[in-house]
Amino acid sequence: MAAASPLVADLEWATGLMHPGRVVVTRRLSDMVETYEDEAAVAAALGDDPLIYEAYECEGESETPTAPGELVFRTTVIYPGTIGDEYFMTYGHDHVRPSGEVYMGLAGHGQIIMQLQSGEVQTAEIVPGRCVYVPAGWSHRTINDGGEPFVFLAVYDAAAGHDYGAVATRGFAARLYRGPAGPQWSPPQPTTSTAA
Ligand code: M6P
Ligand code: ZN
Repeated sequence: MAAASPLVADLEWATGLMHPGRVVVTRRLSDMVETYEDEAAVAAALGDDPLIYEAYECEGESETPTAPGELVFRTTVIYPGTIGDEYFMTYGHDHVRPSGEVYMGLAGHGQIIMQLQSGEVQTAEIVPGRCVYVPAGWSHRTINDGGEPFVFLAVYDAAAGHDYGAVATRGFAARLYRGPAGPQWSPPQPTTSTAA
């Protein structure tokens, strides 16, 4: 197989836009109605069908790599908003080929939920400059729990593949709600911070 070509792009941290770049994911509410618990709130919001999130990749002279051993880097912007008491979030996925992923916050404030098949859950806040490693085997979803666009960079195995099946059938074991005192996991999750 021919070697992939190096790619160079400039990232706008505030927006996630890459130059040169292209949109690779666009999800509106209508693309993910089953994600939200409050069916009446979903029905009410579907008229406007808000843009929940987008993802961008850089556009090089060559295609985005797909071969094992190569890496993909992608920015995602989750817009601020709620459906009922749930914040705008990604659909969430597993990797078809077991492999890890690195997230780094660029702008705004969000959280990530990671879940093993055993049901074990871990959550972490993501702020600009914070990196989270999602090991192989953990389903993952990110959520914007702030008032600004939540922008992050993800780097993962080019051959990882996205598997949405498990998230569609069993969902995640915890949900993040807008509570009177701020974002609140249900069931409650320990506050995860950086190792001291
Ligand atoms: C991150 C990465 C991508 C993913 C995107 C949107 O950028 O994890 O691989 O595609 O978020 O998440 P999802 O695929 O769950 O819609
Ligand atoms: Zn992933």
